[in-house]
Amino acid sequence: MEKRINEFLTKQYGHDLDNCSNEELFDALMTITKEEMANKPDVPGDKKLYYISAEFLIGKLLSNNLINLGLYDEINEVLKKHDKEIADVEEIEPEPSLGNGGLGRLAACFLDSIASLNLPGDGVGLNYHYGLFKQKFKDHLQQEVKNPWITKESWLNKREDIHFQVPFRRFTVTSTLYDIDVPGYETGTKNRLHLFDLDSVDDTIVGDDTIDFDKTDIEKNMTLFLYPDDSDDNGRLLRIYQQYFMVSNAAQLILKEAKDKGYDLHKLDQHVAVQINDTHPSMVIPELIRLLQNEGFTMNEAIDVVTKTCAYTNHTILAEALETWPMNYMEAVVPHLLPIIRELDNRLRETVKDESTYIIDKENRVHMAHMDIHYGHSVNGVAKLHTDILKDTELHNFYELYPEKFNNKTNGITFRRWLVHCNPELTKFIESLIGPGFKKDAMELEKLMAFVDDEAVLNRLGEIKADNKKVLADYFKKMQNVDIDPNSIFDVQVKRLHEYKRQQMNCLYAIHKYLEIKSGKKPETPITMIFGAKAAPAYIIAKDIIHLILCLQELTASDPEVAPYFRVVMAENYNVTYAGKIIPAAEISEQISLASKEASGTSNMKFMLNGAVTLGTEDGANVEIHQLVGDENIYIFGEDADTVVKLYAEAGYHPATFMADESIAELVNFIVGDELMAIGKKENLERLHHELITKDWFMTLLDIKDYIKTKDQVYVDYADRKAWNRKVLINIAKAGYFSSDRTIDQYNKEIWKLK
Ligand code: 26Q
Repeated sequence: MEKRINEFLTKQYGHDLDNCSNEELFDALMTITKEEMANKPDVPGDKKLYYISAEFLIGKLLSNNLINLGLYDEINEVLKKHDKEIADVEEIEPEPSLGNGGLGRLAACFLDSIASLNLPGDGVGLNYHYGLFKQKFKDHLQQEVKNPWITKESWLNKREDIHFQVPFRRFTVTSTLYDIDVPGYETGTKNRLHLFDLDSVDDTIVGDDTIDFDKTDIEKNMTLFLYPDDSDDNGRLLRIYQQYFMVSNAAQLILKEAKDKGYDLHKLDQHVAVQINDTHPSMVIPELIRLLQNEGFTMNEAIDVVTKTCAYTNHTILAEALETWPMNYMEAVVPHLLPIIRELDNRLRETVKDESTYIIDKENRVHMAHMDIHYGHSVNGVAKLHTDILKDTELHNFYELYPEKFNNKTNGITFRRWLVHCNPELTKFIESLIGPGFKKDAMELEKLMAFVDDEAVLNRLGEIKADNKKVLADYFKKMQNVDIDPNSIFDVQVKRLHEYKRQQMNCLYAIHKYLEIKSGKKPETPITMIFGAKAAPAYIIAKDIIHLILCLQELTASDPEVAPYFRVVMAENYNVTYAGKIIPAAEISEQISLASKEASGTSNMKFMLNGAVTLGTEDGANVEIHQLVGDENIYIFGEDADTVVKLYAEAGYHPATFMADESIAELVNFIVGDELMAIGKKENLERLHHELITKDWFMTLLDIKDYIKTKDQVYVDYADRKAWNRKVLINIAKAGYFSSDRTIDQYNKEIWKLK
């Protein structure tokens, strides 16, 4: 390997391993990794999965590809010999942020697990030229700038052999396909991520340091940007263009590959499984039907085989995220799909009485999820509680029609990235205790339970965490010039900013702690509250919450009475790379969504695996974490989902009732008090305050008291280091269930049936 790297460097740059730059070295390692992957055969099999998704939040690939190819240790050794660090080379790699958050990251973990289980399955999506915006902080506010990731040499392989015609109302475009290879973990095989693009897309229509562009010139901007999860109506037409471009290419690729292999398209479901990742790819159903009709299928035949092929995953019950498209929008973009969608709707009207399940509603809007449920064979939620809520309330009418279609697939994460790569010290230690088997069979982590009272093991877990905390503290210093005390408790909430996730409740706790310290009550151990979050650019209140966090950061850092004991800090531009540094250093995992609102959550699993203890509500997969670790090893607070669902149904929650409690009012009113007003902006702080006291749609004040009480207890318990590290060990030992290998095995056995 040393020779090969040197040969590349000398030929390409006239340097060798001793005098090359990290940029040159990255180029060498990426090129060699790509060659290695190109030489691997595809995963074999006569039925293949197509996982269609508008987002694949893959993150940096170099290290994970090397791990899966079994080359990581060898390359690490070579670099060390020449005084180089693979971590420095990683810094050079741009992060492909081709997703907003959980849904996109899940798709990336799934690709890793599908390949690692040696199942034939490719991802299909779009080659966005700019990923999710880069976040910058200025004047305690979020600013968004464009986030390019495609450089001259990249992981993309251009497929010269594959182009499709995609028809729109006003024009037809020709697509270009780029593939990224997805190697399995020590399988010797690979799958692919197919990212479709358009040669006419013009990166130069976006100015420097902005994300604004002309949304009307579709041929120049179709794949220019990943759409931020957004309440903004502006540019919604562009999203239909993107979605249809994605699914028409996907459908054409599926049929081409099936034909190339000589399969009978009438038996498509025996050779192809399509997973529809939320409703963003739902138009693949009418598109496949349209293309099969072009192949001579009758409508009945096409509907039958497409229904048996397609399956739908729901990721949210938030009403605003359930996609409905006005018919006139669709008419303007893809008129040729309308007769098919109307026919699908008409067939229902003949057999199904319940109007609430129709595809086209009275206001002439198309409900994408309804199409998926009627004309797919499987509907799954992403955690037990979430699936139950779908069956009992959100999709209850559909459940009555098709109980057999509903199933649960609790989310998972790939341990190759979220343990082996991001936490090498912990990985090595676990291996020294129970052997390497857990890397392929995550349930083997249970063997750690044998050490639950072994003081040396518990101490060592504490040391590893302390080391990771130092690394993170150095990183904060280097990146943001922010000081954090590595001896303080690291209490972490990192995830997209959304009111239902209740970062604002965590802020109210910060105010509580600040006031307590000001009144003379110092915490036993210093505390650092770490936030990381991007807010959708048009989501005003979310941006106001970021403003509040940044004001609290300044308030706590600049007050000499407080700073030694308590600080709030916020990571700038939280992304997959930053997650890989923060999560191994975290001690408390904040999972505090309003019960019933977080479908699953996946960072909760990453934290658990890396030895953080959860402080959370009975929501999403927290419920399953709770069951696995038991009451002693998790901190649960707040009202449960049943209570919350009832409160919404009865319109029974009023923040004013809670503001009558003086101790709550003191915290909430602090937002517009002198201290923060002196730091922040009146408009933002007042708007947030007003929102909390008049609407508080996600019931922050309902749970605030229990939250404060529980979190105070967490900090007290933390002081007993042995008891704490026992909780840590149990969390790690029970995390095996959340391997995405388990999730994918269930998808395969119950939905895809690939092998
Ligand atoms: C919709 C319409 C217009 C523009 C954007 C969107 C849009 C984009 C992204 C709507 C939703 C998303 C992403 C949703 C998401 O990430 N959901 C999360 O999925 C995770 C994986 O299943 C769960 O763990 C999280 O609980 C869920 O919030």
